[in-house]
Amino acid sequence: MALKNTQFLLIAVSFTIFAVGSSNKNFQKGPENWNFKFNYTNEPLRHKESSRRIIVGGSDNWRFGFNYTEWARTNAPFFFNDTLVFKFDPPSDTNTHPHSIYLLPNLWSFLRCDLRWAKLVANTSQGGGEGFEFVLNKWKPYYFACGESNGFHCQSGMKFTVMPLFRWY
Ligand SMILES: *[C@@H]1O[C@H](CO)[C@@H](O)[C@H](O)[C@H]1NC(C)=O
Ligand SMILES: *[C@@H]1O[C@H](CO)[C@@H](O)[C@H](O)[C@H]1NC(C)=O
Ligand SMILES: *[C@@H]1O[C@H](CO)[C@@H](O)[C@H](O)[C@H]1NC(C)=O
Ligand SMILES: *[C@@H]1O[C@H](CO)[C@@H](O)[C@H](O)[C@H]1NC(C)=O
Ligand SMILES: [Cu+2]
Repeated sequence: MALKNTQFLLIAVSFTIFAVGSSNKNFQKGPENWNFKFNYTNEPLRHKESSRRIIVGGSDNWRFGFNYTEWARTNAPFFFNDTLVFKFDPPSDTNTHPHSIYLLPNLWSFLRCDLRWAKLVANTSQGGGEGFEFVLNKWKPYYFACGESNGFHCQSGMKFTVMPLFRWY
């Protein structure tokens, strides 16, 4: 009887160790699968006094076939009150696949390009000229995506996430 109890205790203890061990492993594995690591070595950006005006995609603007997750990673960090500028041509005879801007409500819909609860930020004709301006004026993660072709543009790379930081000077 006493032996049985000891055996049970041993099994319970080793199961607990196993459980803790594997959940640690999952925890360590998790962040590597997330593509949202910021590049904190972008030091010079931190020392500018005023809010910045950043063209999304740089000279590529907001276009199909460009990886904006990659762009956001190499251009992070972004700061509170920075202005993101989205430039894309309005629909026309020569531009039959225009773009748009949506905000997705959470990481889950962002990862899956699920546009069901997305909020329209700029329609297909609002990115012309000097571009569409969006100010990062809330302290929250933003999940941007193109809403065209029923999520296909989003899945092809037209999405990125930004968490604005506060400047400490
Ligand atoms: C981070 O930014 C610095 C400075 O702009 C650059 O030299 C470096 O290659 C970047 N690192 C990565 C991993 O993108
Ligand atoms: C952000 O911009 C708003 C409006 O221009 C301003 O009132 C506010 O002080 C700014 N906040 C920071 C932290 O720069
Ligand atoms: C896009 O939005 C602008 C500004 O709200 C509006 O004037 C225009 O009619 C809209 N265009 C389309 C195609 O929905
Ligand atoms: C964009 O780049 C990220 C990381 O660099 C990668 O994980 C992702 O699969 C790329 N997306 C596309 C659609 O190629
Ligand atoms: Cu698009």
